[in-house]
Amino acid sequence: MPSLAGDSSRFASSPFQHWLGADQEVSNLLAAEAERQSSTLQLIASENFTSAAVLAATGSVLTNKYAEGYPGKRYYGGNRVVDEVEALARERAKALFGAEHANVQPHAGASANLAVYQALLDPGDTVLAMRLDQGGHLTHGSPASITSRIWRFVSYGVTPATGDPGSPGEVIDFDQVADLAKRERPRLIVAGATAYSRLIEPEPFREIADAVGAYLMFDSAHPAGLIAGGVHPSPVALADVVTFTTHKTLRGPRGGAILCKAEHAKAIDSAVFPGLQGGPLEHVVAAKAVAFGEAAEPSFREYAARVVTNARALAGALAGEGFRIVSGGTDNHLLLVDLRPFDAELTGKQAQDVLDRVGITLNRNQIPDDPRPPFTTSGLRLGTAAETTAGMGATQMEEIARLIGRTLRNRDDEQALTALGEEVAALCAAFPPYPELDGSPGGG
Ligand code: DSN
Repeated sequence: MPSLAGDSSRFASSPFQHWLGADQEVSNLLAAEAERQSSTLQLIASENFTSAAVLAATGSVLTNKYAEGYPGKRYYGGNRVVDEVEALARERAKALFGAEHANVQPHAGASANLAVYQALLDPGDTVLAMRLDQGGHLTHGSPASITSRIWRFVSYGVTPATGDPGSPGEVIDFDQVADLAKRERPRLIVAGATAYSRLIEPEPFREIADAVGAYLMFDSAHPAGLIAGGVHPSPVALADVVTFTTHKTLRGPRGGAILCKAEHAKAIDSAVFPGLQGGPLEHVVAAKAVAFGEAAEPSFREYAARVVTNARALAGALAGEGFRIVSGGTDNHLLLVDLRPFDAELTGKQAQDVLDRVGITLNRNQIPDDPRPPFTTSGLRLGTAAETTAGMGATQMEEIARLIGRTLRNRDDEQALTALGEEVAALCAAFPPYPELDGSPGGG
């Protein structure tokens, strides 16, 4: 079974040593993480493997530059090059998604969402969004998020599970969305989720928003790459504002971005800076530009399609192992697994921990109407974006489902777990995420 730190000796002579110079401790940790990422299965639905070009831009000298403001209107000198970088990122984002305006400065999806609320709402305004335990995000008004202290959130969820494989339920309850909208008169409706495996059509949300005179924000943090790759419908023409992260299916650097109609551009830009953030991370903005360029390539469309095909193969194979797939399947890069039919005693936390031990990395997740709390849960969330980037296909998805089933069935058998860890490592060795950087994963 792989050790926690991994075997970093493979990377002992990597460029990490050169760039980090005397800091052997950090250098070793980076090498250990590179080893962990390449020798274990990365199935966290919000992660991916960026290109070497994205890594290089993220690790560039642009990190040295202060650039508060926007291209052509900065509060510091010396921004001639940075202006070009950020303008390029904005233009590429607009072209990729067909948007009127793009702000590429949000440090994360959460700050992008906060900026939209700040731009469009007054404190105390009502927002209608998906509840966290139904698949929504913390920033969709969770009591644990500052969003719920500033604005008044009302939540919608999914329809109940039916037990009928032909019509499984657990899809967005649009009757509930429409009823709540009529009753609560929200100023903003939020579409989008972080743990929902079905297609989210923007049209019904737009109709409901129009019926009550609300703005519509589409949080595309998860499916942004599927939208860019033409696999999911684009919400850009219908929503007033679209937020997304650049590091999930879009396969760019860790960060956020906002697309909006021209009429909201000034309010959105002011909400990001100076409203919420100071100096933008221009090295990350450069890496976002690289990722937008890569996502415009025809090969990215093929990638996006394979991500979904793989997710469906994984869901089908896991169902064959005795797990229940929430919502009856998947239309995107992720799936939610209900562990209870497989083993009523097994919690999501126990499953996550034992899978981690054999090198299968995923996260526990509440399923709709989960009787267990968020820390233990009855479910797991899995995604295929990263291992699809590494080159895996349907055959490997079936193998992964078998490995998961065997690991959980043998969770108290140390010998079996050791053997399973070796099988996982062998599978990963056949699909290195950075073959072009062999000996220097992470790009140095
Ligand atoms: N934490 C992210 C996810 O894993 O989906 C959302 O912010």
